[in-house]
Amino acid sequence: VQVVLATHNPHKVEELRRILEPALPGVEVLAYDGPEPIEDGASFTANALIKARAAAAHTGLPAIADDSGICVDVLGGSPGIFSARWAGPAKDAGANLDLLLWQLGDMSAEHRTAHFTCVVALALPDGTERVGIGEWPGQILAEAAGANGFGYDPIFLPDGYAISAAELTASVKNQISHRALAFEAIVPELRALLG
Ligand code: ITT
Repeated sequence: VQVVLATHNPHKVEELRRILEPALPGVEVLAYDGPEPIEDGASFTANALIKARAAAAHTGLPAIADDSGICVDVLGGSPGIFSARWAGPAKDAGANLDLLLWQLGDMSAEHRTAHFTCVVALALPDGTERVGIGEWPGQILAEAAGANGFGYDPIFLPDGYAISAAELTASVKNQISHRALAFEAIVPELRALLG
C-alpha cells in the first residue's frame, strides 16, 4: 500500500516519516509535490483536511496531511493556525520566532505558557476521512536555544524538560511531540484503512 504525505515542509516530511514508518510496516510513504491548495480553513482540523483531500484527489492515493502550530495562552491561542506565516508571507522561521519573543517581551514564566498542536488527517480517494489530534504543553523561553528540529522549537520549553525542543534529539522529540501524539491517536484507524 502507498500513502502520500501532503506537505511541502521538508522538516515535517522527515518527522512524519520517522513516526509513520515503524508504526505502519508495509506501507510505502511517498512525498508529494502536487499543487498546494489554499489553506483557508478556520481550524487546524479544517486545514489538515483541505490538504489531505487535495493530495488524494490529485494522486488517486490515500493522503496524510499535517496542520500544526504553536498556541500561546496570553495571546489567546495565537499564532495558532497562522504559525507558518506569523511574521509575513515568506514563512521565515527566524522572523516568526523573533516576533513571538518580542510580543512576549519580559513577561514572566507563568505568563509564557503555550502548546504545540498538530492535526493529522487521512483522506482516501473514495471520500473516507479520519483525523487525529495531539497537543504538547510547555512554555515560551526568553531566548532561542538549540539547533535541532525546526520552526518554533528553539523557543519552546516542553513541560517536564529543562531544555528547548530544539535541544532534544530527533528521536526524543518524535516520541513525545504533538505530531507523535496526533499519530498515536490515529494509528489504529490508519492500520485498519491502509493495512
Ligand atoms: P505544509 O502546509 O506544506 O504542511 P507548513 O509549514 O506551511 O507546511 P502549517 O501551515 O501546518 O505547515 O504550519 C505549521 C507551522 O507551525 C510550521 O511552519 C512551524 O512554524 C510551526 N510548527 C509546527 N510544528 C512544529 C514543530 O514540531 N516544531 C516547531 N514548529 C512547528
